[in-house]
Amino acid sequence: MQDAITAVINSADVQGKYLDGGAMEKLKGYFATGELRVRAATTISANAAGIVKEAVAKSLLYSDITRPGGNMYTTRRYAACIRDLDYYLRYATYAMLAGDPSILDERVLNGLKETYNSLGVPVAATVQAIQAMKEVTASLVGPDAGKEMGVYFDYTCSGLS
Ligand SMILES: CCC1=C(C)/C(=C/C2=NC(=C\c3[nH]c(/C=C4\NC(=O)[C@H](C)[C@H]4CC)c(C)c3CCC(=O)O)/C(CCC(=O)O)=C2C)NC1=O
Repeated sequence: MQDAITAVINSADVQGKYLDGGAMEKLKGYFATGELRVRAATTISANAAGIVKEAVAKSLLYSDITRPGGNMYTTRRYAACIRDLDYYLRYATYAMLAGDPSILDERVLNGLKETYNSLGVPVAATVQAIQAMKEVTASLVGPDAGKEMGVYFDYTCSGLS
């Protein structure tokens, strides 16, 4: 896993150079938003179950997906879906704190599309639910932190698609 600091340092190191102006600007931007990130992560972790629940209500509930024949039908599959959404929220929060998406590649997206395809889990509906979480989260943490979280929700969606 990488973060905004190691990303900048690693790329300077492969060139055998000190950090240049652009790299310093990236670091400044990251440090300047540190408090925003920590505050957002605190709010999200205190409200995680509510965020998932509201996102499901907005995107999936009472659709064909929750009816017989749908992929969320039966308690077991419904629970698996809720659990997946909680993973996406938690890992997006980690990535937002790190300021880097590599943790999503390594721990969430690696092999996920293949797993979903083999189990018949609908990707489009999953993307819709993640987008709903993005909206619910932004309304909770405010526009600046919401935008930052949005980067990692979107990253997960494009990794799935
Ligand atoms: C931390 C990283 C991580 C991820 C991301 C993860 C995802 C993941 N979701 C799974 C299943 C599943 N995922 C869903 C999800 C959904 N179905 C829908 O219709 C909705 C649109 C959607 C929720 C938004 C469902 C229903 C299953 C069970 C499918 C089945 O067994 O038939 C499975 C198969 C094994 C299992 O059932 O637990 C994995 C590996 N596991 C992990 O360890």
